[in-house]
Amino acid sequence: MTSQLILRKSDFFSSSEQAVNVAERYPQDVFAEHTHEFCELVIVWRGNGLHVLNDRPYRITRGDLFYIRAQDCHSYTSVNDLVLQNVIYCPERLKLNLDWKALIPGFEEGLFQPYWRLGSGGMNPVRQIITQIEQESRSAGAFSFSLTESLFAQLLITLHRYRFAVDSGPVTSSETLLDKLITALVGNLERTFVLEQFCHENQCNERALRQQFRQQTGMSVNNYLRQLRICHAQYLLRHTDYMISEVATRCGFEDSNYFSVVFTRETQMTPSQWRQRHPIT
Ligand code: RM4
Ligand code: NI
Repeated sequence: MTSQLILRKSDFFSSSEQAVNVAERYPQDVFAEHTHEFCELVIVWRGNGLHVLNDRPYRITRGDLFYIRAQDCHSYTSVNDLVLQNVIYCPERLKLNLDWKALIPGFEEGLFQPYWRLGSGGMNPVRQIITQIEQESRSAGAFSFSLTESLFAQLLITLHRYRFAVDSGPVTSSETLLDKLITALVGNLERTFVLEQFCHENQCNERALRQQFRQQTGMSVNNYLRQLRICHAQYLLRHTDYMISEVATRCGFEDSNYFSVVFTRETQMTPSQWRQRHPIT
């Protein structure tokens, strides 16, 4: 899909020397499909929304991390108290002699993983560095741009240290229960998920965890899980030729009829209609 909207460097950076800047979104509103003349890191702190990245839908919430390249096309819809930070940067303006490609997935041509989760341990350090970048990028002092760039490098290294791919699980076991729960939900789409069992295994109070989840993400655990499954179904319908029943199973629905009912209710289209309207790419 081609998008008309291209966000310009001149609107988001203070000068042609500035390599890094922060566009905080408290909250992030709906935002039409666009590409950019710059790249961005997206770190989601709370609330939820639908992030469509290169035609793939992601129901995003706390701890989600995306590496977006300039040419990537994305949009935000159905947002609900969505709080995130965009750290935007122009690769060609970076001056420090660092191995940027080892730190930034997609920095060079080729297949890469744009979507990661940020472990709880990394949240405070990341927040602090972004605050420093915000302050420094507003300052006009000598070496401000260099300082901002070195903070950006720190941010990338910190993200690198604490991030993990959803299918590989956290790097450390110090996840808070809430983040552990979110990761367990995202990583278990093919199976049925029983919260009671999760709470039993982690020896925590189910009611309290549900409450905390709702407070931080703006949705219920069940609703989030349903949205994740539907997003995954949309992805599979579009990018594979699995039969509908196979899609249902891979999205954690034991009963393919029930899957169709839920899918249709959520998207106003049956799975086959969805597939027809969004041909395999
Ligand atoms: C928008 C939206 C976009 C980002 C710009 C800088 O609010 O978050 O993704 O490219 O800001
Ligand atoms: Ni963008």
